[in-house]
Amino acid sequence: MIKMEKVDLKKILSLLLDFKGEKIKGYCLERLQEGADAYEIFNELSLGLEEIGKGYENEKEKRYFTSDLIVSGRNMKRAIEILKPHIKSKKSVNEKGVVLLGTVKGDVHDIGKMIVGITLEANGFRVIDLGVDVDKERFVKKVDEINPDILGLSALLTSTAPYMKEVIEALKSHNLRDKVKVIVGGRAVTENLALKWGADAYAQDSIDGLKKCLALIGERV
Ligand code: B12
Repeated sequence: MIKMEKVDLKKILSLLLDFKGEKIKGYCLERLQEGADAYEIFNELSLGLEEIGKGYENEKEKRYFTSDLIVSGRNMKRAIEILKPHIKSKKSVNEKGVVLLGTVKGDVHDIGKMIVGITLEANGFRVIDLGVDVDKERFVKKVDEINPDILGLSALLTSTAPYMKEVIEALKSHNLRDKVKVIVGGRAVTENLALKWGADAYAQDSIDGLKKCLALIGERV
């Protein structure tokens, strides 16, 4: 993880909150030129998102509003597009496995899930992303249809994260639970909750997610 004191948080915030979305590209290219890798830059920008989240959450001293969440989310997606080609690909000749990803019902946060997907793809997995606000029926239908090795669920809201348990229960009632490994992530989830809900693994970020997915398919990490 990047150390906070190394990061110019003011600058990061101004890029993320730039309504026109022009500054973020320059920053990403500048950091790449300085030798930073894509994940370092994702982490730096995530510190800014964390700060915006805190300023939004604090009812007494509300510094940021929903419009700031929207603008910063849009700029983060721009950064992902710029940085995606710079993620080192370790694609092996043989596909490692298929991962089906989705953000659960009621939740539209997808930035973290996108980073997880890109990381898995760069390391030999085939990723099928169902998008956001995905209900259990759709997850079940897709698991049945494409028979993925791993199902990855994402949730950022404390109100939507428990839906992961419902997805896992739905897999059980359709006799699919034994056919797919389930990994969960997103800031509203913890390892304890993941295990309580019946998932096979929890990951705190994309690199951890890659390690856990490799372990789930029996690859040595
Ligand atoms: C940007 C943002 C938005 C954008 C999202 C844009 C988008 N396309 O994703 C928009 C504007 C849509 C939004 C909306 C809302 N948001 Co919002 N949002 C954020 C913000 C600032 C950043 C999220 C983000 O992208 N983080 C960066 C990524 C890289 O991190 P990440 O998602 O955690 O992902 C990493 C790991 O968690 C993990 N991971 C994630 N998913 C998965 C999945 C798997 C399988 C694995 C292995 C790993 C994994 O790996 C990722 C990469 O390292 C956060 C604050 C924060 N710091 O998270 C609030 C935050 C999540 N939002 C919040 C809220 C309240 C809302 C709204 C309810 C606001 C409102 N009143 O409308 C709505 C809800 C909309 C909905 N129904 O989903 C709260 C949630 C609080 C809570 N306890 O539930 C937060 C925490 C802000 C806060 N502190 O109050 N938001």
